[in-house]
Amino acid sequence: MDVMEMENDVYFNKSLTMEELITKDVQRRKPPSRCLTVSLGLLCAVLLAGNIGQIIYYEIAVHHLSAEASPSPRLDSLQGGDERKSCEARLSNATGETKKLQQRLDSLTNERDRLQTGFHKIKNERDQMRTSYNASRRESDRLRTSYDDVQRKLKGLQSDYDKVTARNNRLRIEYDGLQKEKSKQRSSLQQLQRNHSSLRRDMDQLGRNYDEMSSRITRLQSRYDSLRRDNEQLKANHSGLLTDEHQLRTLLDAVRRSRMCDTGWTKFNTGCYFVSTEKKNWTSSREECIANGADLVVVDSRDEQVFINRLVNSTQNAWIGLNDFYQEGKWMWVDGSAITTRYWQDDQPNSYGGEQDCGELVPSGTSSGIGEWNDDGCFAVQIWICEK
Ligand SMILES: [Ca+2]
Ligand SMILES: [Ca+2]
Ligand SMILES: [Ca+2]
Repeated sequence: MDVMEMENDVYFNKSLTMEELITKDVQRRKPPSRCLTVSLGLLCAVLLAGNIGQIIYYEIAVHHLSAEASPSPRLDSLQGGDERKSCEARLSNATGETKKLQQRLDSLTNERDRLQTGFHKIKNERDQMRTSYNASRRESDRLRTSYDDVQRKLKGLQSDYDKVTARNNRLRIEYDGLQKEKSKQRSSLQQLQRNHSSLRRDMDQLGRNYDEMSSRITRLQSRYDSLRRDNEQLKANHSGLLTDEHQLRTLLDAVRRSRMCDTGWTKFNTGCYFVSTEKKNWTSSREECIANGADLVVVDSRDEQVFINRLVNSTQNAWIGLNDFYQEGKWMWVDGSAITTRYWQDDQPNSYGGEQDCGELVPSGTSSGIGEWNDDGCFAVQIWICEK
């Protein structure tokens, strides 16, 4: 720096001379004294020149008057004349002028003395200022040294500051990154917490479901055990009933075998059979059998098939207790049992025209035949066979 700051905004330039510095210092300390100093200097020069001029003029005038006052051939020639009077007036004027000049000279001398006094005073003040300047210069050097030290420290501090700033920027970038990562982790944590809460709710629900299912399983197990005990009991009862049924059936067969059939009915094994001479449709034929304590015949064996084939006139078909009312193609006996033996004609049952749901016996017509079955329309009118 070429310019160093001094006290109260005053700057000193290194390139200034000492006198310039003194002048500037005088300007700084007493700005009005500069104009006064210059004015007094110029006034001293003018008065000194005027004084010298007056002295010279005075010497010349005195010399001239002395020369005129001395007797000369010309003055002698002008005795009593006007020229002498003129000269005396001029001498008188010169004397008055001389007095005025003398007074003026005294005044200028006093003024010069006063100016000299002021000059010495200013000189003393200048010396004081110079001393002060030197002190200020030393202070300035000291301050400059201190300033340079401070500058070096400032550079060091600036370098440290730049390093710290750069490190701070890196840390801030890392901090921002960590903040973003923290936000992401926080979001993930919140999502995990929500998932955890949802899973906990699901787990609690599953626990309740498990408890409910356990209770149901316990109840079902209890009910299963009860049912199994009931089933075992029923099995035992069923077995007993089967035994009883077998005994009753044996007894019933014995009774049936020993019983006599009504008039018009034919005995075969344990049953009595009736072949009508009237002709009716399948439903009316069955009603006739039921009215007589019987039902349309149920063929349980080949022997029974052979028996009814011989019982019926060979030229007429007769209704038997066979139908597929409730499900087309599923033939059932009137006592609810499924057919176990089959004596269908070839290509029968064919449900011809979609209206053949009742079974009939078609006698063989030969002594070696056992007869066959056909499905026919239930509305057909023909004989029937009862069994009881
Ligand atoms: Ca039968
Ligand atoms: Ca049918
Ligand atoms: Ca048929």
